[in-house]
Amino acid sequence: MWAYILVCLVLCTNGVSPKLFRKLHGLETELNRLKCDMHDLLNTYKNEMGKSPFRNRSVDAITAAWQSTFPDGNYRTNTKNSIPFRQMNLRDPDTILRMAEYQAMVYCKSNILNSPSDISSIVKMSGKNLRVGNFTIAATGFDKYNVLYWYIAVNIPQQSILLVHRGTRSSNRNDVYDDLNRGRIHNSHGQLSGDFPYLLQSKDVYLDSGFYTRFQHEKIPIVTALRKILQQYSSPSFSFVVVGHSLGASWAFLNAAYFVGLNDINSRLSAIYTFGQPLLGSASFVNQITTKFDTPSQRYVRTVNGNDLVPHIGCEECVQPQYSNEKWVMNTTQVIWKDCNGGADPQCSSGVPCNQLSWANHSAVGRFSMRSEFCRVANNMQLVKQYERRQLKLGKRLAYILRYGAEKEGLQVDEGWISLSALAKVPLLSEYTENELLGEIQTSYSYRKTPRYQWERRPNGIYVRAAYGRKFERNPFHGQTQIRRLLDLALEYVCQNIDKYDFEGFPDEFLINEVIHRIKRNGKLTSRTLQGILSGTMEHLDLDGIYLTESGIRAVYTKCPNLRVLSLKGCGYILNDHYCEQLIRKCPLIESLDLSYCRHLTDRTLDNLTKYYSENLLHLILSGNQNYTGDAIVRLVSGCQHLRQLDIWDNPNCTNDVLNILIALGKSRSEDRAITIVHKHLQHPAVAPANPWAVVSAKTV
Ligand SMILES: *[C@@H]1O[C@H](CO)[C@@H](O)[C@H](O)[C@H]1NC(C)=O
Ligand SMILES: *[C@@H]1O[C@H](CO)[C@@H](O)[C@H](O)[C@H]1NC(C)=O
Ligand SMILES: *[C@@H]1O[C@H](CO)[C@@H](O)[C@H](O)[C@H]1NC(C)=O
Ligand SMILES: *[C@@H]1O[C@H](CO)[C@@H](O)[C@H](O)[C@H]1NC(C)=O
Ligand SMILES: *[C@@H]1O[C@H](CO)[C@@H](O)[C@H](O)[C@H]1NC(C)=O
Ligand SMILES: *[C@@H]1O[C@H](CO)[C@@H](O)[C@H](O)[C@H]1NC(C)=O
Ligand SMILES: CC(=O)N[C@H]1CO[C@H](CO)[C@@H](O)[C@@H]1O
Repeated sequence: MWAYILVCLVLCTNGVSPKLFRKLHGLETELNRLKCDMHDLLNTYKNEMGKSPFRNRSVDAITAAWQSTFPDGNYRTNTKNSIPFRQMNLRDPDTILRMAEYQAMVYCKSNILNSPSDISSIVKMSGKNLRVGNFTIAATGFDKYNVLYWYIAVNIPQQSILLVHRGTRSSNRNDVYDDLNRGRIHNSHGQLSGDFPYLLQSKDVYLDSGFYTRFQHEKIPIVTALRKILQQYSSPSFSFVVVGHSLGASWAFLNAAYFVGLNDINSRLSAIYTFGQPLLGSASFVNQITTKFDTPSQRYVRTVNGNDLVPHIGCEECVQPQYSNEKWVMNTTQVIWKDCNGGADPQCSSGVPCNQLSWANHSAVGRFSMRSEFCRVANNMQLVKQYERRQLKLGKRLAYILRYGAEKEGLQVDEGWISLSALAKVPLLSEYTENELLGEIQTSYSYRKTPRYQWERRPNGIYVRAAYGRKFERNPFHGQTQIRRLLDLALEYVCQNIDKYDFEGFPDEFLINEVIHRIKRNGKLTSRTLQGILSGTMEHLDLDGIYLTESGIRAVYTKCPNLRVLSLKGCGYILNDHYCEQLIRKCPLIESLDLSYCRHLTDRTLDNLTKYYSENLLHLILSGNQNYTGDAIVRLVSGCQHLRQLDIWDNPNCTNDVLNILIALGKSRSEDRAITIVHKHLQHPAVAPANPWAVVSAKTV
């Protein structure tokens, strides 16, 4: 991870921000303390880049190096994959290498694919002859660049559940900032004892704030997902293992430290494996936690590569755990495993002088690199790529059919549900098997960590549907024939001659919305057309994704004063507070309003909603806008007493304080006025019962 700082320093010296620079300065101070010369290290790093056996190896060379890392050299035979984790020796090199494999998979993403959020390459790995064998991905977490940074894998044959944390990614500057955040969090703030209640209140308890921030950020989604999975695999023969490398190792340590304070999870936690873990906190902090890990039996295995620099840096006075843990030192030239007495054992990496430390093999476990080259081991790149492209195409086609195209493709649709066997017969999906379709349906998650699809078993087979966002275009043909439906012909004619029609009083709102979207798809929707279509009787209007001009917006509020359900999702930048106020005042009956991705609205709009809609507003979606403050959201929730669903998923200004106020407001409501609040950091039995795994159901129409 630190390597990347240097890469950046070398490659983008001109682009280093003052913030990063200050942090680098902190690092330099520290390297001085270790008697390492920053500039020497830079040069060393540059040289090592060229020399490292982990760069530019051929697939054959990687495979050979990797195979020779295993003492018995038989990783392809798959013989050990189904040994239950509990029957393996925690500190056996083979067991450690299995964990390294799980760890390596988190890096495979994004290095191979253009679509890093897609976890299919990891899923694909489960089909390969890896030590870890056959597993499924049960939950995933993505960073804000949509790149995988943690996942939970379930390995049924091996009877284990694994939580894996990614380390720094070269292209993610945020990771580097986190790593470099050299502030300390001290227990006197009470913050630490909240998360790690078993820590004694000693004044020496503190940790590096960068790692703590990372831990805090994902704590709730991880625990939520984990509890669900532990419940699903409740048999005590299933073990639960936490794994992490580099930044991910610190994060794994903190997560595990959090878990040991939670009885239900602690009783299931079998082991913690870290690789190349940087210094994390004070002796008092890391030693108390390690003691807890290793009670009643040893569970913590810290793997350190002999010459790796990273385990030597962290906040000032931060140390490696000293007691009860055991460390393996690896020599990457000739693989040697060694037991050590805690992090300060001078016979181990602590005894290596700074000028012999390097970053080049920070990712090494023996001759095996946990970075992206591992993905190539799993076979030839081309195959993986072909597979990825195929999966990507499958994802897009499934989304299209299950959300929009099913009826048009001639499928029977009942509240979105479609028979899987019928789905597999659609020509667009003909190259995929039913199992592949179901696999994609079961493992596809939106960026909100919600499942994209649902499936259920019925007496006559499996049925699937899109969990949200369904807007079917009607089948233009009769059944399986090529005879077009009258309605379709009529709509086409109407759309082509839209100027000749007057919709005033026309009763079928579904058709009106259909006409609007058809004309939009044809690229012919102007404000004037819109004006012609809208009518005073309309109660539902869906303008999702339709770019509105001033006169278009005016048409909505002048022509449709009786609207009850309105979606203005992503309607463009003309929609500002001023126009929104007009709309709010002139359409006084609105109950359900989607303002997501209306990026130019601010608190003024929220205050107008509070003022004019205090009696009628039931559903409100405000995601995709960074401008709303916590205060205005609090005013809205207290003012709109009937609001039942508020979606502020990604509002960055909802701090814990704000969320706590919202929870208090929600709890103070009577049962018939209960409110659900959707925010990515909010999980609460009363106001956010199913978050973040719930289906986002607040949709207009
Ligand atoms: C990788 O190795 C090949 C063959 O050994 C060499 O031609 C090529 O220049 C190397 N590429 C890099 C980026 O070092
Ligand atoms: C993988 O494990 C699942 C669940 O135990 C099992 O149904 C499946 O047959 C296994 N696949 C392989 C290739 O072993
Ligand atoms: C690695 O092992 C070889 C062979 O035992 C030894 O010569 C070398 O010094 C070792 N290197 C380190 C860094 O321990
Ligand atoms: C690991 O670091 C040592 C010391 O800098 C270096 O001699 C060795 O080549 C490195 N090994 C790998 C695999 O990069
Ligand atoms: C309503 O919106 C208008 C236009 O942006 C703004 O001037 C006014 O202050 C808002 N009203 C309230 C109560 O905030
Ligand atoms: C909301 O949060 C963003 C990101 O943290 C920040 O840039 C912005 O200034 C905040 N806006 C307000 C109105 O507080
Ligand atoms: C009116 C206002 O402050 N709009 C800002 C809302 O936030 C976006 C960025 O997310 C800015 O581009 C807008 O200018």
